[in-house]
Amino acid sequence: RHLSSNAKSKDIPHTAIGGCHYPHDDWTNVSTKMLSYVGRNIHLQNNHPLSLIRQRIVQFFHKTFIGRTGNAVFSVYDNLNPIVTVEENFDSLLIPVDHPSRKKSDCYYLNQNHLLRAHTTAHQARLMSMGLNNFLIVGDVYRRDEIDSTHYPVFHQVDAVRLRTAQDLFPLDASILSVFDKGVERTEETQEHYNKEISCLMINEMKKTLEMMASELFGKDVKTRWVSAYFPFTHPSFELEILHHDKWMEVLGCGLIEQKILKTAGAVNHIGWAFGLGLERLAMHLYEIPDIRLFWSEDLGFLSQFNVEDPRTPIKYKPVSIYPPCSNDISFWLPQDAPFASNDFYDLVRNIGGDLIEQVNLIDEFTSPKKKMTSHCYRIVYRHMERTLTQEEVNVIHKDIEKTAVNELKVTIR
Ligand code: FA5
Ligand code: MG
Repeated sequence: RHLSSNAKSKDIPHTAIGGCHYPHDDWTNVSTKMLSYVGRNIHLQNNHPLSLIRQRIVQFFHKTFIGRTGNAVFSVYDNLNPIVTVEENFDSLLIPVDHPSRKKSDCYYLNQNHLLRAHTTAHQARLMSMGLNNFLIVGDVYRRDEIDSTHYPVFHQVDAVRLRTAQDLFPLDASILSVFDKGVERTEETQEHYNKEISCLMINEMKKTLEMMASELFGKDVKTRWVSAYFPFTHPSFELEILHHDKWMEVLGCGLIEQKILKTAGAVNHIGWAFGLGLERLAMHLYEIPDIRLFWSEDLGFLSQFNVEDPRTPIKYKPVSIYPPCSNDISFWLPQDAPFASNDFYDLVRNIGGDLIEQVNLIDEFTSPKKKMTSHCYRIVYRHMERTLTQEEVNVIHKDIEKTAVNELKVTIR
């Protein structure tokens, strides 16, 4: 990691990024490789597929929600720092202290107080407390996960928030209805305290908006369905799915924002909805991009296919070429007196093999009753996007992975 040479912090291990110093502690698990994605901002890169979809979503919101003077109502934040506090990513969203999404094995922590945001929702509370009522957040998010053609440790999300008061809803006579209704209890359909009709109105506006967005992106014939969901920060909550190659694919989560979050942010008279969607999934569907790693390609064979004036131009991705994969297995005994997490191994593989790693799968696991030891066998599939890999090349990387796993994860190769 980056060790600065200035006297004060000379001997304290820390990460220096964006002019800030993050001292390391027990929680630090972010690698130099992951930090190298910070600031790439491919969602803002000219003619990048993620940028084309970002523009289409922003344009859709700008034309759908227009103010009294013809102005766009939604403001857009697409370059907020992805390093956030634990309070922003979790606490401000009422995510319980023991929630699995906070685990070290699921997030990239700089230290106990800071992490690479796991969702763009991390900025929601602060923007609301600045007085904003209608906004979009676009950015890179980071999650530790398995490795395959649809999972990458960095992907991109768009979040939106829309807050309303009785005055906004009934400008002629706000006293007709209050957004609140003291007698109401929490049910599957509503939060306590909110007026039922107004809740319905908001949920309908949210669902209509998101369905319209789906047909704007995928055309009138797109098949969508609503599934009920759970998020600690919204209630009721839903997921929107679209039919993709005869399978239902989740594209976004949404719901009515928990009133406690609004109250804490100072939006005391408001009711509001929010959603968060994944840009890669939409782009893979829309352009038929087969592998999520392609979004990081700097190859002109890839990028030039998205070089269009109008972001609404239909594009169908054509693979530049297809090279054969090469797969090698690795088997080891887990350490007996230290914890082992598969995600640590996935990170290690990715750090060493970079984008040559197409997949890593746990293919066998067994515990020897005699030795009281557990063994894992992983299959690592190597593939170069631009040429054929030789077995010799792969062997060198594979050996390095074995050696590093022994040194860093304390495993014993079988
Ligand atoms: C969230 O991240 C919530 N913050 C969304 C939200 C915002 C709900 C505001 C309510 C209100 P989730 O983890 O399901 O939820 O991710 C949201 C979307 O991001 C998913 O629907 C999917 O489109 C995308 N996504 C999630 N994980 C991945 C992944 N590993 N790879 C690609 N896209 C992903
Ligand atoms: Mg989800």
